[in-house]
This record gives sequence, structure tokens and C-alpha cells, in this order.
Amino acid sequence: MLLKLVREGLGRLIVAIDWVFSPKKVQRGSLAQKAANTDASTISLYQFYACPFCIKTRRAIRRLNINVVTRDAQKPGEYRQELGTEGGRVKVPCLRIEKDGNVEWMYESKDIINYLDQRFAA
Ligand SMILES: N[C@@H](CCC(=O)N[C@@H](CS)C(=O)NCC(=O)O)C(=O)O
Repeated sequence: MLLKLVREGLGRLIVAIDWVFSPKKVQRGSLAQKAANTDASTISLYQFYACPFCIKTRRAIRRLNINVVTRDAQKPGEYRQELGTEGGRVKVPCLRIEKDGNVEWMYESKDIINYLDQRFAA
């Protein structure tokens, strides 16, 4: 219980630091930005608000200047259940990628960030 509170508190501190030191955003022309956001509409991030690995991943998303839907998998409910049954385990961050009618669930913040960097490089 105490450990959980400390972890949550540290996570929220990291969220605040991340907010203060926001990353520099990739700049695109308006057409390219629209195309990037359309492309990004096929992915979503299952995450916990104060998880350091999720904060790192959200930071990469902000840096890449794309709109990615986030799904709260921490509280019991639809998204947590979806992550467990369709993704295979309740571990975050996890990127849900829709492509050609198929769905891929990508775990590991490092892999997710590499994937996003390659797909949304300006
Ligand atoms: N190596 C993973 C670590 C992710 C991780 O430990 N996430 C925690 C939340 S901060 C989690 O989902 N724990 C639940 C579990 O492992 O079952 C990454 O970089 O994404």
C-alpha cells in the first residue's frame, strides 16, 4: 500500500517535471501535419497516467507532434479488459496498431518509441 502510494507520488512528480520541460515539437507544413494525424488515428496508447514508461512514451508522442488517443488501463473497465484479453497482458505502455484490417499490440516503451520515430519522422 505504502509502496504503491510512493510510486504513484513519484510518477506524478515526473508528470509535473515532464510538463515543465516539454520537448521541442517536430514541425510540419499543414498538409503534412494533417496527414500525420490521419495516420496516427489508427493507433492508440494503453497506459497509466503516472507510469514512468508511459510518461516517456507520451513525451515521444508530443515531440513527434501527433494526435494519439490514450486509453486508461489502470482503472478497472473496458480498456483494461481489452488490453488483457486482446493484447495478452495488462502491462503498459502498449500501443494498439491497426493496419490493413489487422491489429497488433506492441509492448515495451523502447520498442514503441522506436516504432513511432520511424513511422512519424518528419
Ligand atoms: N520494460 C517495460 C516496463 C513497463 C512496466 O513495468 N510497466 C508497469 C507500470 S509502470 C506495468 O505495466 N506493470 C504491470 C505488470 O507488469 O504486470 C517498458 O519499458 O515498457
